[in-house]
Amino acid sequence: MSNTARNAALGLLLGLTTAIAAPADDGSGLWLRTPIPENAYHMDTDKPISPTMNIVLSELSRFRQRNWAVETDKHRNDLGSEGFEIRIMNDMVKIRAQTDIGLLYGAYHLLRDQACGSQITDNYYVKEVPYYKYRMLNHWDNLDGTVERGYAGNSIWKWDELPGTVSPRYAEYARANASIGINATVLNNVNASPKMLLTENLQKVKAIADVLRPYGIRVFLSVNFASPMVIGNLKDADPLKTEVAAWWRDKAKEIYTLIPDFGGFLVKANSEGQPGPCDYGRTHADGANVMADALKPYGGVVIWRAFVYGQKPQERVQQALLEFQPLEGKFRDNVIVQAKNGPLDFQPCEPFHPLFGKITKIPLAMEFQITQEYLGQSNHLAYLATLWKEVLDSDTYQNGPGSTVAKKIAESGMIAGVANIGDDVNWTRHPFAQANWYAFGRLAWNPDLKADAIAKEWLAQTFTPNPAFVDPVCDMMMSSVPAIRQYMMPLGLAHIFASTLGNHYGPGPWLYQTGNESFLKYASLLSTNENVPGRKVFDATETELGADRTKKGTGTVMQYNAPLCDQFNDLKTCPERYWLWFHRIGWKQKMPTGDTFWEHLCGQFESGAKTAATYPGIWESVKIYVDPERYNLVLGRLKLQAREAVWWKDACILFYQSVNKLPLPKGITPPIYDLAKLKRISFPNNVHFCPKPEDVNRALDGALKK
Ligand code: GCV
Repeated sequence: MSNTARNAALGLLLGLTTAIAAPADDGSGLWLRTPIPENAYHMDTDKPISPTMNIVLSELSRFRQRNWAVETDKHRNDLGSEGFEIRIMNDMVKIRAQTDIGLLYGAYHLLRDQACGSQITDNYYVKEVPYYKYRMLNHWDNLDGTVERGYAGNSIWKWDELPGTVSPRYAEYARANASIGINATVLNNVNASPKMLLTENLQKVKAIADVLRPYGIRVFLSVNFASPMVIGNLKDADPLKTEVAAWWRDKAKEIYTLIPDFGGFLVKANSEGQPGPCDYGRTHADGANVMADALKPYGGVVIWRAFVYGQKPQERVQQALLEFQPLEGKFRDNVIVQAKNGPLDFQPCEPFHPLFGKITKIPLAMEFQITQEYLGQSNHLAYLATLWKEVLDSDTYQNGPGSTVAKKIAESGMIAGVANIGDDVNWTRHPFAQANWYAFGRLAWNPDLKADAIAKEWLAQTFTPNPAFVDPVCDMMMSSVPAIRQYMMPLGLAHIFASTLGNHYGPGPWLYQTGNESFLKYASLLSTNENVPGRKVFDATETELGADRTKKGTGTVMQYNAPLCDQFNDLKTCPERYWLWFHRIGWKQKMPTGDTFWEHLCGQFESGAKTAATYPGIWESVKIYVDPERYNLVLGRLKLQAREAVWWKDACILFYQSVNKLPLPKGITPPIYDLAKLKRISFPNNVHFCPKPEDVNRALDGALKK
């Protein structure tokens, strides 16, 4: 019997056993799958222990492979305040760290190895220190309980009940985060209500912070720049006015009295209608500094977002660099500027943000989006670790070859992810969206980890370590983002969704055409200002498609260091995934691949849809390893994903064909939908809405050709 056949046979055997034993699982236990063990340890002494140590000991009661012991060693500077070492001594697993939090991370490491099926043998040795100092979730949760771009129910923070009632979910949340190394959280939306800073709300924040603290998690808040005016009754919020500075100082004092380890403020200013310093003719540095000064005495930081556009008549993707480069050296040392991974807006495929290669003095944080605003929300399986790795491993060439984005953000030590968590029982609605929360934490701890290794860890803990399950499902996860890029927005196409500031669900390439200026402006694509060179070049026309961001077009390529600038500028050397991001390409143009651009583009849609079509079958083939509840939830969504892939493919091909009048290339499956009917599909257009699978299915039934 070949090895593969033997493994398959063994897998089948193990699988049958699992099938009999697979207990019902509602997904609420995430990758931990056991409730928080309470005081399961036995103490030999009456010596009081810290709340964190209490958790360490309770968690380790789940470790069954060998005897264990934990020890703090103040002299182990090499481990820092969060690192740990695990070794076997006298037949005992010994975890050492400088702090109790370090021990907690060590405990979770050991338990992860156990859950993944590793045998803790005599030569087992691990030493780990986290790569980034701040490993942070950004919640876009509102005080009214909604979650902007949240697709898993309402907010987990129950503001109405707090501080009197403290939901047990807060501790479960803290535990899940600590188990993957996340140590910071911004509780509320960057589109922040000024009311967040009212004393009554700060009391509620304190109650949450008290639960998260023993798990090593510090709380931050998003703040509204106009707070001194709206809740402080000042005439304005001009950052250079002494009374405004005094208001921020008093507020900081009040916060730190309640929450001594409060992390700081996250600010979205002068962006998408939010107030900011530019309202008073001041700069982003002026705005950030007034808050930084207020937080400084307590060790707090200001995280100032670089997501600004629309203020000036410039191409949207260039604006952050144009705005922030002149401010180099002008920010206080406790300000960090946070940039999204790409310069547009969390699209399925963007080149890395030019700030990471061009800014030299301002510490930059990374903002990833864990919630799948633009990648199928909670209906599609999109394993985002591959996308994040692509960004982290990108070379900016700032200090010569090897200047990766991962290293660049180490200067600030901050990496953030917009959370995909809600109050649904399983936290993320799509069971596989849990993998993105997990992978974000693991990469924030160690950006060198491989995406497939993380997927395997997650699968083993969340379902079963049986390779007959883990291997094919891991392959499916690894193929998911590449497939989504192909069936939604191949070759660097971006933002052709059926809405702009609304639900961002489903295809709408017909909307981003001249005559529909508000869509064009939002999506970017190019400015609607007549004076911006190349402003008209986004439209699909009879002859071509794409955005000319070359040196001859809008010049965006020049925001990248050599040799990237020239590489991106020339279609022959530009990576295929960015062709349409940087270039305007004729439909009949011969591509380096030998086919015409139109053939190549259609081939991409086809290939993405074909990959998605395999997903339900892959999942069916591992049915015996999964409890029925999660099995059915996933299967329904994978079937929908396969169907939506055809929706995207047909909508885009039919629309572009209506413009270029070219025949369907050979080998492309003829569209099953009617373009006019597809254009009529619409769902409630708000920022916290993901349509239910049955509603999408019904809409698509109605759009079939016959
Ligand atoms: C929080 C995109 C989203 C908005 C979000 C914004 C941001 O535009 O669609 O919902 O607002 O990004 O990151 O500030």
